[in-house]
Amino acid sequence: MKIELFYAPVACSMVPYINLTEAGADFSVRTVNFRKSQHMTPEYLKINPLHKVPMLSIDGRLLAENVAINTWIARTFPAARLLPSDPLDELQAISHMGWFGSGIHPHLSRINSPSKFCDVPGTEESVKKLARDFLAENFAVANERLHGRDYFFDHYTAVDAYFFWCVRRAAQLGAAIDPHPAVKAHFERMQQRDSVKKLLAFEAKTLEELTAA
Ligand SMILES: N[C@@H](CCC(=O)N[C@@H](CS)C(=O)NCC(=O)O)C(=O)O
Repeated sequence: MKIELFYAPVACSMVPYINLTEAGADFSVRTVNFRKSQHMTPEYLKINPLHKVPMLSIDGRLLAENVAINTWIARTFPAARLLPSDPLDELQAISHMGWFGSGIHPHLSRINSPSKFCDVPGTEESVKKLARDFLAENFAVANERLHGRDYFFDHYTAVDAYFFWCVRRAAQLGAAIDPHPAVKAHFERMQQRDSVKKLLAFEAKTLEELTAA
């Protein structure tokens, strides 16, 4: 099976990179250079007309959206236990990924590019503040779920990689993580995993290459 991941550094395409690594999958990476707007080129728009990463190509068949991509990885590599085995817990895990994709990610986008969400002059700071407040509400709920446990479920699952990305991006965008100690501990714990260390090294190398290009 030929697996290719369309990936941009820093972006949420790191989530399938981490989970493919956790699964021991043989995959290659097709880097998309956002700084050069490669995601808006006719070539990439054929891959994803919505100009987003991640995209996964599986023997040439394309799959979009983190929820679906990470569920596919978990189902294709069951030995890695990337989703819980109990059927309801499995759906709870997919529900968490839906939450991160639709309930957390959009607030990060608003903090990153407020003018894409409201073009009324002088509103950027308000857009960012509202997004930070919504983010804090979401992190407070995640903090309760993570309290007293290492991962969202009984062992590491694909969900944890997705949340790792959310927290990392939030911290990069200046959101406060310290008020959520279990979230902070999960973020630090994730960085001890070999898959995350590998991703961070790959990201640093890719960023260097893109800067030099
Ligand atoms: N719901 C999508 C979100 C994907 C997404 O928004 N990716 C961002 C990077 S984190 C992107 O590619 N942005 C470029 C654009 O929208 O033009 C998923 O979870 O896969």
